[in-house]
Amino acid sequence: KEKKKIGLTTKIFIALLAGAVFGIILCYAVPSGHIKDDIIVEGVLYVVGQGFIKLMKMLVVPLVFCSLVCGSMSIGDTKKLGTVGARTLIFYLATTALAVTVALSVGNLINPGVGLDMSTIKTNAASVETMKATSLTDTLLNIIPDNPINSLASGEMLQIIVFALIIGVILAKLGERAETVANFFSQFNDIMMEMTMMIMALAPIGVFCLISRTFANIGFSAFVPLAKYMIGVLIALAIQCFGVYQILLKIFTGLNPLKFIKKFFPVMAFAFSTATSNATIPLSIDTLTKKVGVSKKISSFTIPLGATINMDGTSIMQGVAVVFAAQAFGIHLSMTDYITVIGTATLASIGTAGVPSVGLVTLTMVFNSVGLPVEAIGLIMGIDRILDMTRTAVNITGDAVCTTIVAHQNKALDKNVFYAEEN
Ligand code: DAS
Repeated sequence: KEKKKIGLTTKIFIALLAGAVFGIILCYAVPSGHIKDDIIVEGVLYVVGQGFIKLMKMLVVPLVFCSLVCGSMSIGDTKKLGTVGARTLIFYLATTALAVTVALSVGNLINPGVGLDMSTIKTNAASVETMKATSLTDTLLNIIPDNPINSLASGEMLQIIVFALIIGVILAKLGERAETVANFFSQFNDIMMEMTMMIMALAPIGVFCLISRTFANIGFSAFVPLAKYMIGVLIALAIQCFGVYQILLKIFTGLNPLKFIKKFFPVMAFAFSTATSNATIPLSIDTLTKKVGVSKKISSFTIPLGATINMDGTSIMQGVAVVFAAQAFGIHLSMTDYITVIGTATLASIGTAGVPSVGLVTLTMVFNSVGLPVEAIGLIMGIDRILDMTRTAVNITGDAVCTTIVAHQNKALDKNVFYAEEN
């Protein structure tokens, strides 16, 4: 009988609970003041936990670069693009930037990281010290890579993103003339997606060590901030999904939002259970065609595109995570930093394909862009799986709402189908 495989989600949950319990025991069992030199906490747990974080960071540059080249190659194909693509792109980028703004606002209302002092946790010092205050002009100028190879080598993500977007559009323009290079990038992208899956399979071990060490250092005081972080993300996701999207749908198509949610709910539930936008593409297209009346000509282009370049739920998690980490490490973020976060998270969502936990990988990039220590990811990684499932449902709902609006604007939405009772 085929042994029932425990899913990664369950394994991560178990690692989270076991790690928290183990950390709490260490925190109150080891005499106070001795944790710092405790061989388990600062030895084994630190090395394995940091090793996992470094593996995640190893993915960022090649993963984001390749998936962005491929993403922009598919957008850059101006023949296929036309007005549908241009309008879709505008809605996708606008809703993502809106999403991050909602997330940063909710984050600053809930203040999840206040009261949590993670500055005691040894961070790789460089990431904190390099937190330099950059002016808006420097930030904008800094986006242009004066040496792309150096940008790749030093992990200057905004410069890497710009360089990749340009390459992708040119590859699309050159077509067959650059077919070999285009194939190279799409094959390398497959390699990076495979590597992401392999590294995420190690997540339970990484989560266990990271959570244990955190709780060993700060005990129960971590619970409340973690709960506040989780509630903050869920509130922002709900605002985006049942507020922003439904208002846009009503304004731009006149459709009844409640009816839309009722028809689209099975797709949201599927995305929630798989935590994978890519796997939801066929069901989303089918539902939009049969229950909403969107022409397949539109959805078969905009839904796969959205699954790759439009991840509003992910950028919401990233916005709240930035506020949480900054507060937990006592790092002040200026308005320029927040604008950088909105830009990086929006651009990061273009680069990542819709597979489980990819939002965590690009989160390291968003943290780097404003000099936040990636150690904070260790704390939120444990509870990320449930948030991943929820934000994936929001990701695909955003794709569907934008698709319905663009279809309506291109006279490819049959409202009779939407208002027909039987479906
Ligand atoms: N699970 C991703 C998706 O499929 C989202 C994420 O990892 O943030 O959309």
